[in-house]
Amino acid sequence: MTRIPNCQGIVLLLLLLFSHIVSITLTLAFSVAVTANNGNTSKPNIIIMLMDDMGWGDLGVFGNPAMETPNLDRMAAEGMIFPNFYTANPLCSPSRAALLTGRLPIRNGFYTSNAHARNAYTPQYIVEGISNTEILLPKMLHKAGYVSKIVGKWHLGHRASFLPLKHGFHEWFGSPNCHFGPFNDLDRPNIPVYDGAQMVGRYYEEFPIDKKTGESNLTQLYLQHALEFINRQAVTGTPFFLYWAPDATHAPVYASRRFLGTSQRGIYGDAVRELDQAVGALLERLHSLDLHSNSLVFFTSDNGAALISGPKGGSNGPFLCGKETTFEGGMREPAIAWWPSHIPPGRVNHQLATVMDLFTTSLVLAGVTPPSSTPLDGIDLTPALLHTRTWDRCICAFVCLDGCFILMTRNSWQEFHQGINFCPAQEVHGVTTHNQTDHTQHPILFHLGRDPGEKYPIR
Ligand SMILES: *[C@@H]1O[C@H](CO)[C@@H](O)[C@H](O)[C@H]1NC(C)=O
Ligand SMILES: *[C@@H]1O[C@H](CO)[C@@H](O)[C@H](O)[C@H]1NC(C)=O
Ligand SMILES: *[C@@H]1O[C@H](CO)[C@@H](O)[C@H](O)[C@H]1NC(C)=O
Ligand SMILES: [Ca+2]
Repeated sequence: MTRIPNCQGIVLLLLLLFSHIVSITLTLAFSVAVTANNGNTSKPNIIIMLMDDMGWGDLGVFGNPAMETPNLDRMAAEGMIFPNFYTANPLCSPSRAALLTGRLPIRNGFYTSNAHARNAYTPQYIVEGISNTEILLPKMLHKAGYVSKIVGKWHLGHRASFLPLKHGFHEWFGSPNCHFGPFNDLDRPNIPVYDGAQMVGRYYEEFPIDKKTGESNLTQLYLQHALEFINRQAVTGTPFFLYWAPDATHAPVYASRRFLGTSQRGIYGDAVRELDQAVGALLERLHSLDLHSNSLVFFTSDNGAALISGPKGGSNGPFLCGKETTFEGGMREPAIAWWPSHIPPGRVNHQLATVMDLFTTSLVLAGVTPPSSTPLDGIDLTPALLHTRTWDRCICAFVCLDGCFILMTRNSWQEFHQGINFCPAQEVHGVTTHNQTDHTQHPILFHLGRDPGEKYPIR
């Protein structure tokens, strides 16, 4: 693990060596000095809405021509968008681990080594999960009296000791894994769904997903559980953390009957429209319970849209490639912050920021001192959120040397050797390679200011 010591003039330097595709990205510097500022806070409720495989280009406010996200667009008009917001890894588990620990994947144990997402992907037959030594956001917020609920996908280990209630969450409705399936054999049962510590059914059984029609009521169910939690917290008056993580835009995408066939963009668009409607319902509920000016809501996605789904998946806007690559399309995420009467409305903030910052920022707002025992990789974004400031920073730089090893393989050995095309219809000669190419000695460098689509390497 090596950190790049000098970021002068370079805001973003993302260096993921030994990954199968390597890019170094570089943008022009923003130069506004910033001093620590904790803002006007009184333990606001914190709601993080984390989408699954939703791309930067899927929202109307981020330029999608279909303009099918009126609620998210309104959320942006009432809040602040961050067009330079990044995940920590272009895959579900490491991204979620980074958000909840405030730490780079290589620190928190969910990371990609020199292969396609080895040891970063946690299907139901993996035996490992989030380490007990990691301190998750709900555990820290509990020190300030917060009650925390996760609704939706966990993906940090499915065995009993790794589940959310063992790692700081008080409540959970959702699943430890993706909704792949159906698996109708004894060796590989369907993915379970939990309510708290109790398993209450399985995907494709008690919680149906019709893969032919794309119909499922799961987004509505995840909405109802979130609303019910907010209602209860409004009564008790205790501050709360809601981690709302629906997965309808992860393949196989789904939507409820009311939304099926309503989008120009096919079932993926139907799923986006339903999630958009649910976001609107959640913000509306905060208003009707008079919690809006005391609730920070942050909307983002865990990784870029999966281009391997082709036209059946999402859009990463102008950016190269998508999920499972470290190009901008895999790493840059849509991001909206909303907190009426605290975050100035209708702003675009070009601050470089990451999911790991949500950890640090939440602790600052809750008045909790970050854990001193472990290094954190996020920073406090309150100067950006509350005072529209921007400042220079390095997002991350790490070098994966001898410490990287393969814990499991996701793909067949044949796929391992042949490679998978994660950039269909977007090949850039010498940049996107189907096989694994080690660029450690000669990293590819892009100037994102001039070339956000990473088409023209400057080295
Ligand atoms: C935040 O600022 C507003 C307006 O200045 C004030 O009314 C409110 O009491 C402040 N809240 C806290 C927690 O400081
Ligand atoms: C969704 O809920 C509706 C109304 O309860 C029901 O008719 C429908 O069968 C459900 N669909 C699925 C796929 O569960
Ligand atoms: C990967 O593909 C490139 C271009 O086709 C080729 O030059 C390189 O040798 C290949 N590397 C491996 C490890 O097969
Ligand atoms: Ca994902």
